[in-house]
Amino acid sequence: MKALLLVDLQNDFLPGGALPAPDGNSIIPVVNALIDQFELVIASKDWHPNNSIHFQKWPIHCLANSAGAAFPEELNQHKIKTVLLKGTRNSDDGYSAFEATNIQLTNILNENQVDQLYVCGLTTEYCVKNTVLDALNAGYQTYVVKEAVAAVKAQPGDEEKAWEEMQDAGAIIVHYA
Ligand code: VGL
Ligand code: ZN
Repeated sequence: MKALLLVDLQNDFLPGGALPAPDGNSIIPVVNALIDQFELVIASKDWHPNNSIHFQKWPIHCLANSAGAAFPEELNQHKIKTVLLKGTRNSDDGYSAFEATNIQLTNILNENQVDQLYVCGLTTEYCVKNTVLDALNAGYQTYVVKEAVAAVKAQPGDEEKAWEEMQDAGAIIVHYA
């Protein structure tokens, strides 16, 4: 069975948020259309405590229970049954949805006999990339939907490098048509 994994589509990673992907808004309609095509939709959220070591590298973003950590209004949320919370510890960057602390992603995938994982969301260079690499390592056939992913563009060149890394590790880059 196939599943859609929506990574960190949260207000703080959208324009106007604390750590925005400049083109983040453009993925929302694509993600909404994708959600309609999947029976199993799982989402992750970046969910940090305010004293996280993560904030030595990044501006404060996605504090647990904050408005910045919420899904945007425009997101079609009705099919999202499971929300994985990651980066929840002080010591923890939690760049991958496989590092969620409230629920084990592998358990959900195994219980549902998922073998094909479609990944979308934010951001290309960090949480999407790390999630995709972990999924490939765990043996899932992993697809990344190009038009449903956007980059934070913190360092020039990192976005392109992230796509190459994912592809080199075996990810299948697909286009939303
Ligand atoms: C992310 C930087 C810091 C992400 C999370 O979701 O890609 N990036 N925290
Ligand atoms: Zn974060």
